[in-house]
Amino acid sequence: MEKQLFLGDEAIAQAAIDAGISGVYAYPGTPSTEITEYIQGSAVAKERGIHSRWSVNEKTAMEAALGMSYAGKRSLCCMKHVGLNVAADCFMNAGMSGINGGMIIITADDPSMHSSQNEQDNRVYGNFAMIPMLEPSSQQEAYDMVYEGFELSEKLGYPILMRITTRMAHSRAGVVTRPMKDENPKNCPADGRQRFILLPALARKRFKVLLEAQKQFVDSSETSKYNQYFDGPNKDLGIITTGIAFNYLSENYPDGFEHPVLKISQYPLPRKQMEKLVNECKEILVLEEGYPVVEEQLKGYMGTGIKVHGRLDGTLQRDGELTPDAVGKALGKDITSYYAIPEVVEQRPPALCQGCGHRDMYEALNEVLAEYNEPKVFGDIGCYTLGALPPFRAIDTCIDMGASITMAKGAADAGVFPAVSVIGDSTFTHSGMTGLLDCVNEETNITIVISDNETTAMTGGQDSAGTGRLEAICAGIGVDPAHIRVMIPLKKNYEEMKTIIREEIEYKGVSVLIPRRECIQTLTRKKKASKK
Ligand SMILES: Cc1ncc(C[n+]2csc(CCOP(=O)(O)OP(=O)(O)O)c2C)c(N)n1
Repeated sequence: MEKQLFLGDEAIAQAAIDAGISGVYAYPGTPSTEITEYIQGSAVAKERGIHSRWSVNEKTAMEAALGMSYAGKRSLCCMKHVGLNVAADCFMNAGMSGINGGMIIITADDPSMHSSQNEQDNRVYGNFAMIPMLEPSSQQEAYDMVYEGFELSEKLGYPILMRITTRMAHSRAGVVTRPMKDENPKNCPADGRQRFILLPALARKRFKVLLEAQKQFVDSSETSKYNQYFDGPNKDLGIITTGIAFNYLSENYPDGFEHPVLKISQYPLPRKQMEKLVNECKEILVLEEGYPVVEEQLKGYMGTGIKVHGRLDGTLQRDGELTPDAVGKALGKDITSYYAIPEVVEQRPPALCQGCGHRDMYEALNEVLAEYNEPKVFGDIGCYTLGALPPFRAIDTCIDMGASITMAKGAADAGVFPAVSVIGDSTFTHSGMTGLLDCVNEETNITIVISDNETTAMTGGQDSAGTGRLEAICAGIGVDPAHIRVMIPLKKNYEEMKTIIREEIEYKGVSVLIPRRECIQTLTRKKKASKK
């Protein structure tokens, strides 16, 4: 039993190694990235040959994790919350097939949108797929849940969705680790064809099996050590906490709870414990980070009669992260906030780094587009999204990964000219390639800029799947090689860049421009490392 100081993400990674995983499959995304990076850096994982290379996107990651599970081995699959939208097809259907080797899917949700386009709460997905879910209240619990979760997944026969949020992922606590287990042997399922071929006749049977399994899932929640009932003297109010909210509540009651508390960290909801709380208390306060998932279930569509407070009645703010202060205020405590940012700290808008190639790409692009009446630039997600801000103000949209190419296509179909897409190299291989094929098939009049810094810079510089192969990929998809134009985005090349951009906008068809210069951050890191 060794105690170590771990980020929540690191606790999850170490627990997965200790639980005997044979592979982690993931695409980077804040706040989940450190899980995979930890496994990539682990000497033991290397020695064991645990798979840890980045996947091209979350869907390929989840399918590979399911394939490893099919072969009897334990697999971990990690992503940020919006990644589950990308992987949702596999996710929903893995709930139908079930698993063989234990499989845990980590969704790292980002309430308050520190680095995301939305704050979706992926417990909704867990309910949607009707599979068991875990939501740790501390880093130790995150470790224990993963360490034991593979066994739970194997016992129940289904993948487990584990939801964490930003503060859990990115804050540290002491964690006691446990002995490392052996990996599972390769062992494909004897009944594999009945479970993993989701043809309608078999899928109908599997859905009935999933429906029947719900009772077992609830039983498991009701006996779970992670769901706990704490008695309290004042029964005017009963409190339900989920995940990290238990931590925040505890901070407000260092000497013990005043009211009965039901701590929920395993779903589906533990019905009997919920009933006990509702029967014992006059009113209920629900503390949960994200959507009012439990609050809505407790209320029911028309209300259950008991008064329920939470995010829906304004006791807590409807959006954003939960904080210990917000919890204290909801309980009527006089809170002098010590979490507020002091006035001396000035807000700084984010900006592209000095020396970043995206800057030079935008400057040249802006100058050419100024020659047109109504140009539209469809942006994407990555460092280059900062081109939306001054001084560039260069993009008109940013919706989801890959959407730049397909939105520009739709707009071009609607008559927009020039319709320009700006996408990063990693985002292009994540989900831009398929959209490019749509453009090629329909000979869309579109200009696509793949701004290639040869890394996944936004999330800290992970390998980018298409490095060294972008031209070949585009040509393979069918772009005419004469209209795949590579350039080096530097001030001294502006005139040449502008000429190329102009020519390709005027070309009536699909053109791909690839401004290529290594990310200044990865370059600096490499130079520093070579001096050591
Ligand atoms: C579905 C989804 N997965 C992951 C992320 C996190 N993320 C945002 S941009 C990005 C990739 C950025 O790489 P690239 O396109 O090469 O641009 P760069 O940041 O290097 O300029 C990632 C992984 C996300 N926003 N959405």
